Amino acid sequence: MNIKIIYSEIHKQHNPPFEIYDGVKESYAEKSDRIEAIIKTLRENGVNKFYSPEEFSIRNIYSIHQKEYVNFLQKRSASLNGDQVLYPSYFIMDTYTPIVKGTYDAARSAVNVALSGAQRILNGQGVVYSLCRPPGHHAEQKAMSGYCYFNNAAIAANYLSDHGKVAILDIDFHHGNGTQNMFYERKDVLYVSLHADPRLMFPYVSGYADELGKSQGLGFNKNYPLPLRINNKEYSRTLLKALEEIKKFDPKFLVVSLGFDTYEKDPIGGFKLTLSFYKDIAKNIKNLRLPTLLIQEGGYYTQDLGKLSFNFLQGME
Ligand code: Q9C
Ligand code: ZN
Repeated sequence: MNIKIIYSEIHKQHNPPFEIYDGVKESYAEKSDRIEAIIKTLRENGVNKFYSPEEFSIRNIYSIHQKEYVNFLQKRSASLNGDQVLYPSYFIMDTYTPIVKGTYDAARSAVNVALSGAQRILNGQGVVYSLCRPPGHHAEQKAMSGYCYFNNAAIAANYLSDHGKVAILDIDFHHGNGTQNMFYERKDVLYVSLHADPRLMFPYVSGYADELGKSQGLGFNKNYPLPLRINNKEYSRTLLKALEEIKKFDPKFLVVSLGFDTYEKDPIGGFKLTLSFYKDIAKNIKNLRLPTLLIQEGGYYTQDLGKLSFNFLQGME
């Protein structure tokens, strides 16, 4: 397989022990095993072009996140002992996004993974897969939420946007509120998202069809909220519409926020997409014939994440 994969094991330093849902402590769904399971299966299937990320300047993060926010995450991470967990505080918006000692380093390294992918795209690579963890698309300019601290996809898209128009296709099960907001008033970056109806599912506050962008950015934001239990066929129909939007925009680059929580067995999802269907999704995306940066977002059924990822990459080949 020709696709290059960017990965750093620093993500393992971010390992919160639990989250709180509806008042109840549950084991943390966004586990480090997720990424390790993907790597293992890809290797077993002969996918072996793994690369470590380069270091990128912190200025790339400051152009998307407020400086005080970045400093807060850094200082608070550093101040904790190995087994301490910091739950809601300044800048933390929910009970899914705690800080542990390794959080800042892991989040910073996920940004380097995303930017290293973007740099390879600029150097002429057709498809690059950035295995980011923690994920990013719920992270706002100054708010961490939904397992996300720094918005990897937004930072990478912003980096690419110096060189031409960028479309972001977000196919995680959840709406990428953070990414939408970062580009809401920009017309050089199109945000298109397919996700579960936010009246029923996280992040609740955004992802509605009437959110179309603002001022210069009006018309450059497009949401496709979908009912729960949607199947392959129904999903396909909407995906094709979303891809038409992207075609019309005629971007130079495509960034895909790639979540596998749309899978039928996902413990926190609710769609009915099947394992083999991920190859079809990827084939349709590939038909755009755009330089494409894949950014890993969610997906929590660890047992099948490797196969989901491998099927997707096969479709992108
Ligand atoms: N106990 C991403 O997929 N709600 N974030 C979980 C389950 C939070 C998802 C409730 C969902 C956040 C990147
Ligand atoms: Zn998700």
